Amino acid sequence: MSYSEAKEKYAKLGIDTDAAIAKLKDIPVALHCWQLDDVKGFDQDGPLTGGIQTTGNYPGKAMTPEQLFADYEKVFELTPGTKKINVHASYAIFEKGEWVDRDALEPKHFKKWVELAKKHHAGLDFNPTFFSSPRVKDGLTLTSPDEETRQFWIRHGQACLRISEYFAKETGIPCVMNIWIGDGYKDIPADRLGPRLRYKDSIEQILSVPYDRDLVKPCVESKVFGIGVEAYTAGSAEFTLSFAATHEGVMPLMDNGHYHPTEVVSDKIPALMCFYPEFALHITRPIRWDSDHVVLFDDETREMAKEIVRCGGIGKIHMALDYFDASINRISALATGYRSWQKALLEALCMPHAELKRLQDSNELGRKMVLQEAVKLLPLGEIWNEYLRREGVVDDFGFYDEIEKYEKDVLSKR
Ligand code: RNT
Ligand code: ZN
Repeated sequence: MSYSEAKEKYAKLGIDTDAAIAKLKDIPVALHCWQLDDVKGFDQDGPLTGGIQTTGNYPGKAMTPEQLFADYEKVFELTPGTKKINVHASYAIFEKGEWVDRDALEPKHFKKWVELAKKHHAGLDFNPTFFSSPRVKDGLTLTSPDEETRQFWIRHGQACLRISEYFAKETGIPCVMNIWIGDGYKDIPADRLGPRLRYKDSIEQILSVPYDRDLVKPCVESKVFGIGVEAYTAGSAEFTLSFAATHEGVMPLMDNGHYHPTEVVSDKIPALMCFYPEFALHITRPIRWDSDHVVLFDDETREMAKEIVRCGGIGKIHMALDYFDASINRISALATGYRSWQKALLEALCMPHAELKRLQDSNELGRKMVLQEAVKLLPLGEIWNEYLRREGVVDDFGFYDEIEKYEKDVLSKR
C-alpha cells in the first residue's frame, strides 16, 4: 500500500494524516543521556545508588564525554522529530585535573552540553543528582536528619536551578528541572512524617533562590518504592502531587514505572489535567517492578499517548523518556524507545477522537467499542514510513543495520 492509499483510508474517517505528521514533527520529547552509560555520569566512580539499578553488560558503553556525545549524535541521526536533551548533574564535564562536589557545580561545567544542544537546535532539561555520591548519608539526602547532609543537598538543588536557567537562556527554550530523590527505608519506619516534613522544607529552600519562572520549570517526581527502600519512600505520589498543588510554579512528574503494577498512568493523565495547567511525564516500561525496560509500542504506551492527545495535553505535558537497559546496544535502546513513543503519538494523532467521544456521550458503547477496534487495523505503518521519509530517517527494517555498522566502526574499538 502506498502512502496516498493509506491517507485515503484515514481521510474517510475525517483524519488528516499530513496534518498529523506535521504536528508530530514539532512535539518535543526529551532523550535521556543516562541510557547511554548505565546512569554512571562523569563526576564519580562509585556504584549506582538511590534504589535504581541497571542490569546487563553489553559491550561498548560510553565512558567519556566524547564517546557519549558521539553516541548521542548517532541517536539523533536515527530518530525523527523534535528532541530535548535530558542531562543529569552527574554528567558535569570538568577541565583536566578539575573536580568540584555537587553543591559547587556551575554552568561552566555544562558548557559542552549547551554546545551539543545548539548544534541540534534542541532544548535542554536538567536533573539534580541526589544519588551515587558519598554525600548520601544512610541512604538519605533532602530528608536527612543530619542537617549538614541535608544542607549540602539543598545547595546542590540550588546550583542546579542556576544551571537550568543557564540552559534555558542559552538555548532559548525553557528547561524542565526534575527533582527526584530515592530517600526511604528498607523496613517499617518509626517516623514517616519527619522525613516528609524535611523533604518539603528542603524543596522550599531549593526553590527560594531567585530564578526566572518563565525559563525554569521545576517538577517533583514521585515513587512508590526502590530497591533497598521497599517499605517507605518519602517522595510518594500523594506527597509530590500535594507539594505541586500548593506551590505555584511547581509541576508534578509521573513516571509510569513508579506505581503499583495494576495502576496505569494513562488514567492519571486526565485526572491531573483537571487541576494542573502543566505537568511532566517520565515514559518507561516497567516489567513486574520499576525495571526501566526500553519503551515499546505496547498497549499502555499507546494509551498514554492517546490520553495526552485527546485531553489537549500537547504543549502542556512535558514528555521525557526514562529507562536504562545495559543488556543490549545502548544506542539502539535509546533510539528504539524514542521511536516507539513517536509511533504512539502518531497513532494518537490519527484517531477519530471526536467521533469516539460522541459515541460515549450518546451511550452508543457497542458502536464505540467496534470503532475503537476497527481503527487499530488502519495502515499506521504507511503513515509512519512517510513521516520517516519526510524526516530523512531510516525505516524500522533498515534501522538495526545502522546500529550494527556503528557498533563495528566505533563501539568495538572502545
Ligand atoms: C528513578 C527515577 C528517576 C531516575 C533518573 C535517573 O526511579 O525514575 O527519574 O530514573 O533520574
Ligand atoms: Zn523517572
